[in-house]
Amino acid sequence: MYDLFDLHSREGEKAALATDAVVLRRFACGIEGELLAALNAVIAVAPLRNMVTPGGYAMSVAMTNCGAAGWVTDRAGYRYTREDPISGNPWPPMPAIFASLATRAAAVAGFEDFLPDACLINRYAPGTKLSLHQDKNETDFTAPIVSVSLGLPARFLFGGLRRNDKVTRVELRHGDVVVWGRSARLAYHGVDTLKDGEHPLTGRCRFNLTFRKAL
Ligand code: MD3
Ligand code: FE
Repeated sequence: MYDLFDLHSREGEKAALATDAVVLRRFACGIEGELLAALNAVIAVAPLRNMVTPGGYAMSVAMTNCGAAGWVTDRAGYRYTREDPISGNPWPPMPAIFASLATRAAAVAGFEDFLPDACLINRYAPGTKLSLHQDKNETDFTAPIVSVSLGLPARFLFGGLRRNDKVTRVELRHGDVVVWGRSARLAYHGVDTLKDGEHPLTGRCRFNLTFRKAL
């Protein structure tokens, strides 16, 4: 049985994180092995790398992509590309197990027929973080964003439509899936500095898969 202090982590729970933001606790847990195998196959072709912000700073979170489009940043700015800038080749195709998970999660959250064309893969090592930002490089803000957390837990920061709006904090754990849409789509968000730890399936890191309709 769960206790009163664990109301936010009951398996199978579907809870509103905020208006138009739904957490599906441990939604990905049955297929975690397949997800991590597919993830490793993508990383073997399009390695994780620390991209550079337009301001010239290397991001602490390592990133890569799969799907028709991938999110990149360099001195020229933030954007989506069809090719991996390292290899010049198209980003690896989105594994079917990724796309079907994102579509199923979106449907449970009330977004039918979500067909992501981009999956950003983030790897957080202990000590790394993602500063507060909006996701606004996509063309269509009517589509939701689906995020899948794997490995070590992280504290997710969720704000409002303005940078200075109050931030709420929620722990995202292995297998949790979050769907953000409508009024939450352009909310500021970020990830607190990852605490050290060891996860049986990922080791000393957290992966996040972020599915978007970018093109
Ligand atoms: C809320 N990644 O890659 S995913 C990102 O855990 C990003 O790696 C985080 O933010 C991570 O851009 C958070 C959850 C997420 C993604 C997009 C959102 C939350 C969002 C867009 C609007 C509101
Ligand atoms: Fe984001």
